[in-house]
Amino acid sequence: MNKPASVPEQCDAVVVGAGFSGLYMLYRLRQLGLSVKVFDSAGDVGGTWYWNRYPGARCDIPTTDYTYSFDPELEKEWTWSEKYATQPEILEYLRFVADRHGLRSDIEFSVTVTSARWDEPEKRWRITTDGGREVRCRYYIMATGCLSTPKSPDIQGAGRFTGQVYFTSRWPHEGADFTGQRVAVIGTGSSGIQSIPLVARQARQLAVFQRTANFSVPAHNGPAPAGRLEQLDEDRVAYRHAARWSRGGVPNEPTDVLGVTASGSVRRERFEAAWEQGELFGILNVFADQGVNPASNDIVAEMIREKIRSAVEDPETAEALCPKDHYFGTKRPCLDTGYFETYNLPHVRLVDLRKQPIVSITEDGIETADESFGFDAIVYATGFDAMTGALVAADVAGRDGLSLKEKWAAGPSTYLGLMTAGFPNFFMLTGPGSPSVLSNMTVSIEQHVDWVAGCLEDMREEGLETIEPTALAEAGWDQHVQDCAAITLYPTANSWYMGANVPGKPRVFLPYIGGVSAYRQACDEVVSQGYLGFRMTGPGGVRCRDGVVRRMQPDVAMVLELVAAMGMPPMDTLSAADARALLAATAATRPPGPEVGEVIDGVIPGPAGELPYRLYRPAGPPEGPRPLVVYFHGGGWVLGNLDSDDPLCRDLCARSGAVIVSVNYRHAPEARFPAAALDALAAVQWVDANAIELGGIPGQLAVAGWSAGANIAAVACQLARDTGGPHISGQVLICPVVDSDTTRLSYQENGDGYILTTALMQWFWDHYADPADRGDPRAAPLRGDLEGLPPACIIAADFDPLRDEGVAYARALEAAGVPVRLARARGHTHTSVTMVGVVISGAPVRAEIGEALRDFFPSAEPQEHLS
Ligand code: N01
Repeated sequence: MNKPASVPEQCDAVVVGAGFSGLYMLYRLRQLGLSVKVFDSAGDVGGTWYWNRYPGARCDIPTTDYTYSFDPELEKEWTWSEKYATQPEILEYLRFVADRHGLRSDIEFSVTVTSARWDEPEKRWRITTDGGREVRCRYYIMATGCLSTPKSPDIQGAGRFTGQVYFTSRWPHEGADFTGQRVAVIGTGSSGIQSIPLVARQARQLAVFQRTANFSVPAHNGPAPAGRLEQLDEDRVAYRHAARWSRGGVPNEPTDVLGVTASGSVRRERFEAAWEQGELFGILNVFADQGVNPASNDIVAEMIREKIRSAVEDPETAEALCPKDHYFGTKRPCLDTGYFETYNLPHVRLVDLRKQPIVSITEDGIETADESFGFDAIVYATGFDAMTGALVAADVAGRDGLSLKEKWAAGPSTYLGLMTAGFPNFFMLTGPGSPSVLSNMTVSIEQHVDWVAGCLEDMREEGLETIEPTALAEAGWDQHVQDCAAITLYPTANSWYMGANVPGKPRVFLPYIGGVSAYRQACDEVVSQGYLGFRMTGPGGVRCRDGVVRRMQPDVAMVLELVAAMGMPPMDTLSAADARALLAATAATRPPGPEVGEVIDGVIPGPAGELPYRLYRPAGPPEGPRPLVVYFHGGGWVLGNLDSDDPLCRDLCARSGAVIVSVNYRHAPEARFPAAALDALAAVQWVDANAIELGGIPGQLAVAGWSAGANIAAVACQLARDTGGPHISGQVLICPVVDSDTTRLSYQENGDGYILTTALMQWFWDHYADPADRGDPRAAPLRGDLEGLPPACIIAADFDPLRDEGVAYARALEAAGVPVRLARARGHTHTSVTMVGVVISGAPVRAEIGEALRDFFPSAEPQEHLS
């Protein structure tokens, strides 16, 4: 079929790839009555399972789950023979599916798409194949898989070797016989780890060249797990539904056990159960915090290292096989059968490339820094140009001739991992920015195919012909993908998830780590909001509802979900006493915040009696006096105390290198306006006067506060200026209350659903100040005289009703000549930035606060080792 044609062929859709995704895409497009051509450079269906025929190749998701669910009859007709099926069986399955649905008639094998050009006037793609054919189509769909373009061997001398050369990713169909041979395997990722035990069975000598030791867990292969089969038999529909709405695409109850707080016996029990289970999502779910907390991760990692040490007899080899340079899970863990035990065989040797790197491949073997090895065969198990390699391999040019390669020069940019701006009607199945390789691929594939099919159907009904994401929506999604990764340990590893395995490839976290269910929800929301963030055109008109589907930081969203699930009564329906008790109860469950050098409680004289304070002194050098920061807690002038903001004060102390003096002030309704403000001024004056006794540097004094605490900190600056001091070097105002006007846009946008609500703010005001007093600058400092005030750092959070008054204060201070640093807490709420140890994404904002405080006092140095 590879003959050139003078008249371009036409069809509705071209799909590249006839693996799991291409086959199902074809099936769905046919259902829509569209004409489709599927091209695959392979000789048959199967995609990755066509090519990766190396000995030992199996899936690493239980096959009960690594299977199509769209066809209930198919599910009845096919039974997997093992927990993890072999490559031949999976390939047989895909052939069976292709035949069962008569898919082959629309698939052309041994055809490679070499270029694709968007023809704007025609609103069609012009596809060129290696046979010189041109096919024009409305929709161009990449079903090319995430791990399909082998990485070219980046080893000096590759190509010189005159013996047999094999790539796990392109294994010969006739197989390989290593009997009696001296064999080298380079690479210890999943492909290497699966194949090495089987190569060892044949080879006379086997040397494994390992650059990075990898975590691997025994697969315990055998019959499909009884528990899963029972669940499936009981209610297959419910099981598949649970998979679609799970985190990884396999029904799995995520644990809430934290590694850092679990007892030794619980840790051991959970780990051993996961080890016995032999499933990736099990071992990745020993502790809820192992993906984000280094200490928790290390517990699991060390238990795996123990297993490796006990499996491998030679201690030196065992140690070299123990991964120590990356957190567990941040490089794809492997499932193996007898991998580590293989090194106990007398003819198998590990060559640790960290100790003796490869200098060159030679005509007859491999030369390392220390030794020359002779081989009959070399097996490259060196991996793939993952996730983007196949997408940019063909020369794809979108509108204005921009190529995908150029557009993605600094890393891929997509909307939902499905499309990319500038490339109309170009769809990617399981593209970068979707859960893809972090999930059970079959579940993610079905979801993507269904989404694309649904989209094309909706477009047809509306008379629309083209679809493409907007730049805003795409940038928002890219940001969200990176935000999700940033709160985990994953970006710390040199993994193919980061593009780090291919020299010169930009380092960007490629898949979406937020989970299958969160992702599905985002995709569904985009549709239900009229294809939010997409621009669609056609005879039916132009549709574009521009916007960003996920603006909130992922961990902030999780906290909000948790709070909602707790079903607590709204604070503004409680008495002040009950609200205080509720706040104290929730505060007691938080992580404590970082260690600091010293914490001292004391009292200071206030205008109406003593005020308790807590002093935090940073750990470590330099010895001697430090700048002082007087801090006021949040809580709407009604709630809060020294304990409520204790973790935040520790964090500020460690980050700023200053002594923090947190002062409790009189609360409303017992002491109404202006009691809190007057206490704040008195506290600042007293700390200044007692600087030396407090370990401070006289004259180096700043104020800080959060929420209502920021309100009285700002007021204290105005009062100090007007009443003869003291001199204040700077003010840090975190999500401050600076006005009593609730009509600003941020109240309308964020007045409900983000913990600080309009109703709660009203409740605070009602407790604190009479309406007549609320315009007084001592209650609403925005209305005061702002000239001559100390430099300010103001934090304004996106989802805070007070956002716009914080911004207004920054602008007004600037207009009055005050230096201002306005930091936007992107994706945060009024409370989330302060949640030390809970909301990881708040750390960069707090780092900025620490930097601002240090800028007030050039001599300040932060504590070391702060995340
Ligand atoms: O590839 P990899 P893979 N010199 O990139 C080493 C899926 N999969 O084909 O880590 C020396 O993981 C490289 O070393 P380093 C699965 O998602 C699934 O094994 O870069 N060594 C590494 O050890 C998997 O994660 C299954 O330092 C070099 C290895 O080669 C993904 O595919 C089975 C080197 C490559 O490991 C990729 O797995 C197989 C060099 N120049 C694959 N270059 C299932 O079980 C690379 N390496 C379903």
